[in-house]
Amino acid sequence: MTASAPTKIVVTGPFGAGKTTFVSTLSQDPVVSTERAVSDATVAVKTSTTVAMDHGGLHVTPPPGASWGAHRVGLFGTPGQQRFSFMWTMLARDMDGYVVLVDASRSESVAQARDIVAAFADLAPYVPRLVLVSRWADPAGTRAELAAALGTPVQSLMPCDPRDLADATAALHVLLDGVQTLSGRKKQQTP
Ligand SMILES: Nc1nc2c(ncn2[C@@H]2O[C@H](COP(=O)(O)OP(=O)(O)OP(=O)(O)O)[C@@H](O)[C@H]2O)c(=O)[nH]1
Ligand SMILES: [Mg+2]
Repeated sequence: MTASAPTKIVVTGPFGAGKTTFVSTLSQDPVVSTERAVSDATVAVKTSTTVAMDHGGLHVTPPPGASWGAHRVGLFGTPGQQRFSFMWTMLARDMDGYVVLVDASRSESVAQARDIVAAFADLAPYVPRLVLVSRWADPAGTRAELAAALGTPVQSLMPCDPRDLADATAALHVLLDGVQTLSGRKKQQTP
């Protein structure tokens, strides 16, 4: 993280998990979105979908005790529908961290999130990741089960209502802690 380059955070996950909502909740800049009406059976879940990206930005101030200072963050939301997945690779380029959003109340969302977790782990194996779970009825009781279903460690799961600024901010702070830890390690390894 440098003063000049904003930290690049990608927001991914399956159709309808709340990616556009998450970007809009956090962004202090006007959000650029690419919503189009859905034309298939997914209209039962919602009527529009992201076809290219969402872009927003904000100035983050660290909570007490954070290892990072105030800086700019750029947010890049991906499409969720598989047919637009060619955008994932483009948006993932040079990202500093990413979140995978999943809707725990829909089994299709969990199954698709598992594939997305695997695809992004392949694309960016060393980039810090957080899995944000919306509509999670029983976080304490189903944590291990959901982690196994998603193919991710339990520690990377965090409940998050993407409509809620406090939830979204808390998640972003945890991810930025991870970004900072990794950048500290890289500096130590540089001769
Ligand atoms: N009740 C409830 N609604 C939620 C929650 N999380 C997201 N939503 C709603 O679910 C919808 C998610 O829509 P989007 O933000 O467009 O989802 P998306 O992931 O960007 O969808 P695509 O771009 O089409 O893949 C919005 O209407 C949110 O308000 C939650 O935790 N509780
Ligand atoms: Mg969207």
